[in-house]
Amino acid sequence: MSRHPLRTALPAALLACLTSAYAADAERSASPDAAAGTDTLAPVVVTALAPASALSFTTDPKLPRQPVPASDGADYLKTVPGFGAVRNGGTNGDPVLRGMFGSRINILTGDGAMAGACPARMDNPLSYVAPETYDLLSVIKGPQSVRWGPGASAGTVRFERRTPAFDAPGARLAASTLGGSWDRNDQVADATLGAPAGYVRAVANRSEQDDYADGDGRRVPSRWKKWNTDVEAGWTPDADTRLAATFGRGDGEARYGGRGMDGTQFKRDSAGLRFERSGFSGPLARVEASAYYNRADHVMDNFRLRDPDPIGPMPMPMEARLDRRTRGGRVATTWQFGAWDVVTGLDQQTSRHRNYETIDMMGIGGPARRVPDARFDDSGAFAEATWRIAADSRLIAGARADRARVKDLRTSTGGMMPMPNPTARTRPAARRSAPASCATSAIWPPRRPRCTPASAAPSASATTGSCSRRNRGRPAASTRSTRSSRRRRPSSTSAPNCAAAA
Ligand SMILES: [Cu+2]
Repeated sequence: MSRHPLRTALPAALLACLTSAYAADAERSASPDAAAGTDTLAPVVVTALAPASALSFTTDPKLPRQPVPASDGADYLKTVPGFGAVRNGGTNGDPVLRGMFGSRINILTGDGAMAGACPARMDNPLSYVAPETYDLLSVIKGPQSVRWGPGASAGTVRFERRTPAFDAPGARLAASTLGGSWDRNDQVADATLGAPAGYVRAVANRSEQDDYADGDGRRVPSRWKKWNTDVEAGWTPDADTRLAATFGRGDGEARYGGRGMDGTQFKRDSAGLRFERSGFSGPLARVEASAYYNRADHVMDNFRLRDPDPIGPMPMPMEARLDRRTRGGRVATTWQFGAWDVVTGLDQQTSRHRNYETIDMMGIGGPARRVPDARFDDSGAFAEATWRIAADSRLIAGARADRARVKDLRTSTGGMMPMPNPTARTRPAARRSAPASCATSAIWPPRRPRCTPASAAPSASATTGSCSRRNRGRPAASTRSTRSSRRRRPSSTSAPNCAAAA
């Protein structure tokens, strides 16, 4: 094995640290602070995205950034304070917000959810997001808003495209390219043609990277490649009205060193329609409505991007093909009464998961039928009020009610050793007693957050990362938490369980 330069650099770095620490100690003992019995630490410089308010972040994903432009949404979010990522090889990491992940983070592109199909989370929703193709990233930490769908006990993440209307006929173009080590190369193009009456916008990106080599020069399976194309056509009859239709498609592949299979297809099909109108006279300020359809078509196998391991648990070529179709919609109205803003609305979401089963002896690549194995339905109503107390203070309170239904359609479980599914075509008992309800309230800026004690919180929300250590265990003053809905994990329940109070 070759000698790694880090091994010689590390003792030298430690020696330098010890020397500087000794020098700092000597200096400190002679300082006025030491005489006064206090200790002044050296300034620490932190470079990070500044929050828009106490618990929310907004940024333009197109802005230049370090490290290099993200290959997917999780790669971008891990640079936002509070987020981490469960690495998944070269790309498609799984985001973690304050210790919570999975369906606890409500992830939306536009107004729609794009649920992945893989049972091993190779394709979490952010795998299908190319951040540079969007105009705005918004993050709401914690369950502090009820406007964007059920769940969201960890937070809400929204990637949006906001195409400015045209005052005169014209065109806009934004493009970027990137080259890096291990053959990393990206290309992004965003072109819009428009006039006052409407516009057409096309956004496309392509990104790839090869396997990298470890310190001993061994190749580590981590190669990935992905592309996306989205088209948006908008009608803007006046400055206050917009109707936009979107269509999108994408695909990709990724090699994984830590899994028995690689992801060889991450196909995405998307369609959406959005209407918004403002400029009314009277208390009604804004009306918005949207509908969407997203499909994830995923294939994973152990032979297209690698050779099957003859002494491993899967010595023969094997593949799994799954898809998930999610469709839904949302209607919201915004009302203004003096210092009060009130948003009310309805939303609905339906998701179907299917497995592909070979129907003859041709095996892999042969004809297959799509077998539905799970369905998820959620309908919700929400209302959220904001009281602008002063220029820098707001009181926000909201309530949300959901009816969620999940049905297990599998006839067998157990994978390679199938056995009858005891819950086939049934709904979990916890789901029959709907409707669900939850509420959240907050005062901005929330200087002294309070939370429900962990024992009183629903199991899925036991990690209340938004609560300070000082207040942990105190009862919430203004939180009601009964039962809420989950889209992907029927056995877990969660509801916003944290509130902030001044
Ligand atoms: Cu998979």
